[in-house]
Amino acid sequence: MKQFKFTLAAMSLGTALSMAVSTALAAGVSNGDFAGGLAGWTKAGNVAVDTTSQFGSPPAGFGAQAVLGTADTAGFLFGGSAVAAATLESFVGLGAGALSGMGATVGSGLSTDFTAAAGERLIFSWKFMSNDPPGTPADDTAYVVLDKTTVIKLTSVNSAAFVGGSASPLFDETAYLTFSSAPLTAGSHSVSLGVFDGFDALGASALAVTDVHLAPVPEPASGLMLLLGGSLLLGLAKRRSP
Ligand SMILES: [Ca+2]
Repeated sequence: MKQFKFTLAAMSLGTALSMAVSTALAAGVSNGDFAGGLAGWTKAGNVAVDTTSQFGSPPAGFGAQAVLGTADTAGFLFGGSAVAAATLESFVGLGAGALSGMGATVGSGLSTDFTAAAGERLIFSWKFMSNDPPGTPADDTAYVVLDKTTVIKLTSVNSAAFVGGSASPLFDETAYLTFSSAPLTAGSHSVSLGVFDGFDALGASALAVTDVHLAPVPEPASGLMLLLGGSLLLGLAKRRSP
């Protein structure tokens, strides 16, 4: 009986602590589902919000996706033009050569700033679409850059897991996938998403993105409580055993 009461007390304390933690973390990425168009975001190149599933449906529960394109998407994307790699590098806040060194010729980008609590992760849903055939040097690439530093490759023509068709005007696409960053430090951060033409500016590729948000920190408070409860229970059990 004593054991049961203690467990209950530990659990409710844990719940109360984790609720307090969750409330303190309410902040994050504004308009990460693009329901408000591109409000809160800045763009370079050919970027627009698709609310009519022109590029296939966004994940369940979402009505909009931002779509970024390479040079040859100008005809069927939203009428913008991709920008030169050097322009894209300075838009992202990267040094010269950071993208062109990966083969970028032209591309498009989308950025926003946000505030994170310590340990939160940046999460978003994305898919890559392309007309470029795999196996050529034209390795169009989709990427994400956190805090204007490291370029993290999401995928490229030669490494993408294509599904063998596309609901978009492009030939092929990946499934909608999830990106999750490493835990962030508390304070201000930036994220820049992008897609570029590799090697030449022929053969269209595009990146669709939605559900950009911060994942709550795994709750150390309740974890600690469970651990504490567990070891005390273990202590009780030990004391009982002969
Ligand atoms: Ca291309």
